[in-house]
Amino acid sequence: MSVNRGDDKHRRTQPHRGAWFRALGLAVFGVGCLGLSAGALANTSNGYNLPVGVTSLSKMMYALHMEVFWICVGIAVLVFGTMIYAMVKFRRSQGAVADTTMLHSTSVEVIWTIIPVIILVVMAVPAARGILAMEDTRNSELSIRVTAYQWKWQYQYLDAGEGINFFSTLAQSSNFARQLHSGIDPATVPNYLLDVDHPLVIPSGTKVRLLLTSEDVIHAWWVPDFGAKRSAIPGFVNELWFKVDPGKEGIYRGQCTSLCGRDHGFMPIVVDVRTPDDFKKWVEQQKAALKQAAAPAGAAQAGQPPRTAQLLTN
Ligand SMILES: [Cu+2]
Repeated sequence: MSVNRGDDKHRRTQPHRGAWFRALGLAVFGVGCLGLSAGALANTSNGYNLPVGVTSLSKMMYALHMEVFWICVGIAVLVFGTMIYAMVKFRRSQGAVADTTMLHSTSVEVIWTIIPVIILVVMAVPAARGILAMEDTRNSELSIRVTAYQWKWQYQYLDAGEGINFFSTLAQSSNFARQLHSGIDPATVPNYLLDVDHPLVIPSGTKVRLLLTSEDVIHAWWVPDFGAKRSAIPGFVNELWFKVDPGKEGIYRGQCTSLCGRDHGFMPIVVDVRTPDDFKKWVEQQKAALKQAAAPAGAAQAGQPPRTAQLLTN
């Protein structure tokens, strides 16, 4: 009987301890996954922190994030340091006696109100300045209408790229590998689930404005290295801008960040940043292809308004 009781006790305590270990393991795994996904996604992240990014906005956000981080570290060191010191120094076993005479101190209350207010103002000023900068889409040099669908993106260029219009969907290599029993090891697919057939092409050193909307559910366009993330909502047009620093040309990757249905995880974003000259060449190439694609249709349907062609060349 005593053995049974012991077993019962064992059964009662083990799952409890196991649950704690499982929860801790899950938390560590979750943090690890977040770090790894951020590292895999962002070109300028070390996997543990926000990416510094390649735009003035992303750098501003990073600076603000670090400022708030160090303020939090300072507060934590001060508060926990004082608490731990007081607990060790003034413990009962050392003969400490509680001071029951100090019940109210106006000066202490004034101090612990004013100091947090100063800290909040120090954080609020750059934060407000940053939000105003993010919302300021004036003087943009290139506008692109971005329409989200389950589960792809449509990019329609305005301004210099007027008429360029294409869909951007998950790259075939990723799409094949993600199928159940595909037999393809995702680890062998370059940029697995982070590659598309037709990336968004933009020039560096140019203020690019995106006009975001959706044709079905809420999606969100996010490229961490640009410090750019905004919802694409059916019936609304949201604005978003970024200006990639000259010299930072390259491929930048992001994802849809609003749970938008079954294939939410399969609509990545890829932005190909080119020098203004290379971008100009790309636009000319696209327009030539567009003209070529529209010519037979125009001849066949004389008198009909020209139709926008889906471009397949990059
Ligand atoms: Cu989506």
